[in-house]
Amino acid sequence: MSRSTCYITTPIYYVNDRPHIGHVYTTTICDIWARFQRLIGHDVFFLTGTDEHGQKVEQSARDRGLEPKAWADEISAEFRRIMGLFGLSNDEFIRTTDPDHERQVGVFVKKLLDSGDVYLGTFEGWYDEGQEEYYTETKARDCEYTSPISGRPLVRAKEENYYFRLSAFQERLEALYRDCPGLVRPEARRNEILGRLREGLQDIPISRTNFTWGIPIPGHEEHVIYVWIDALFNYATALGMAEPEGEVHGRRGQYWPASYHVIGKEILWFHAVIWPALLMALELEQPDCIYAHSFWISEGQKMSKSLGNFVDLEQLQGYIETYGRDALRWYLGTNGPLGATDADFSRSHFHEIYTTDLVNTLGNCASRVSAMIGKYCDGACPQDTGECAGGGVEWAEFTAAQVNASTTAMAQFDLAGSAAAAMAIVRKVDAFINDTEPFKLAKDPEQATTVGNILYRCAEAVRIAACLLEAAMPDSIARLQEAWGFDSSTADLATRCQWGGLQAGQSIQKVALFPRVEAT
Ligand code: ME8
Repeated sequence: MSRSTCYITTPIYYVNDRPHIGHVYTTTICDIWARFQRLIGHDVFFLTGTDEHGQKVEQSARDRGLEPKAWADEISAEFRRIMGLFGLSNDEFIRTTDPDHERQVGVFVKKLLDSGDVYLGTFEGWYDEGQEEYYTETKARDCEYTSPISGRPLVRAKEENYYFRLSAFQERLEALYRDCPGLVRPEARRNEILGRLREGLQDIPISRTNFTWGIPIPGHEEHVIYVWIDALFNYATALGMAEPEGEVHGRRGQYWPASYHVIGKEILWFHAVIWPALLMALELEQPDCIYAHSFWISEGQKMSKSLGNFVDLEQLQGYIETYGRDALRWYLGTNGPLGATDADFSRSHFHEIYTTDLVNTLGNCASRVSAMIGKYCDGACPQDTGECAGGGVEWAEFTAAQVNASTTAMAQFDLAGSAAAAMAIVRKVDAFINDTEPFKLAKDPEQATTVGNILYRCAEAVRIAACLLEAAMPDSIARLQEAWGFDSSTADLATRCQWGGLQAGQSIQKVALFPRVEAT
């Protein structure tokens, strides 16, 4: 990622259901990436929001005796509230009911109508009037042209719809996939799309006339734009891409195109085929990467309301109360389903990761180092005289390599890899302490210089690891920064991660970052 502006998006979430771990997960991993890029010094725009139109939302509202907008307002506000709970640093929260979005969608669709990429077509088929549903020819034949639900005969019905000329983009999409092998990741998801492209693309209906909760087709108001088309456009309307070149467009347009559209694997088709084709039709630049992660399952099974194993907002809040917000961010960021396989969210695994990584490794190391500096150096950062202190570690080289590895992994959206490179520094500090045994040397006053050299190197290495971990665990690292007197506001990450940042004499206070929690 060489350019200095970055744009990252989450899916916009449906308001027909309450937020749960899936939504928190995708938004959190985007947040970790966004914060990391900001620390590097990049200018980041991080977008999330809610998807509020369509028949399902209309139905959910009616079921509760509410108007769709009132229902959407309620749930959207809840999604916005979770941003606060989980420390999410999005720059904008878009709603598809925002007038700015609605107006721009109209502009985009008008453009597509003018170019002929959207056209009015007729669909004819076997219709079940009771179910308001079309049957394919095969299905109609199988049920002998009679509704299996009502027993009434199917009727021959005709419907006018607007269509997007997806079939016209077949070759251009194939070329795009050939030329940009990193467009869809991970690889398994890319292969899935290549397979589907080989089956051939057909034009898709993009309007409906059987409900009203949506954005009308310009000039043909009884047609409502299909919710998926409306929703995909959010990535462009949030930056004002359909506004006339001017203030809004100019200010936010610089972030276009997206560095990452992060999504779950179930909505890959829309993002990896329809969205690129829409962008081609609108002559807008393609994203760098569409990253489709896999799913969280829970306690070994697919999450479902009936099984009662859904990790809902209340449960997540429970984890925050017991373990802290950073612990949840750490678990989601390092043990989630980022690749092509699903990941299991279980209470025991969460506890184990918290205890191993945060209590026993990072927390213990930071507290051990500051306790020794307190005891042997009166709480003041010792001086490194540069002499050999044993242990055989070239600290400046070693930390520089880890900083490089952590940054490169993050650019590739390998959050676990980035975190592992930072934690490797902490583990090395622990091994160094065990090898050099400063607590034994400290008994001999003649060894004071060596003890100082060892402890400086430990503290400095932990400081560098902390800089790399700040994006994942902003609250805890802020506490360490305060106790050790280094901060993130002054310089970019590369400068801050250079060896030698801690100054001899500065106060290093004892810090307890992650309290031990009893297993439940
Ligand atoms: O699909 N594990 O919204 P949605 C991990 N509005 N992530 C999960 C998950 C799980 N078990 N369950 C859900 C929509 N997610 C559309 C999107 S975008 C233009 C329109 C996450 O509320 C994951 O990111 O159903 C998934 O893609 C998203 O929630 C679906 O949210």
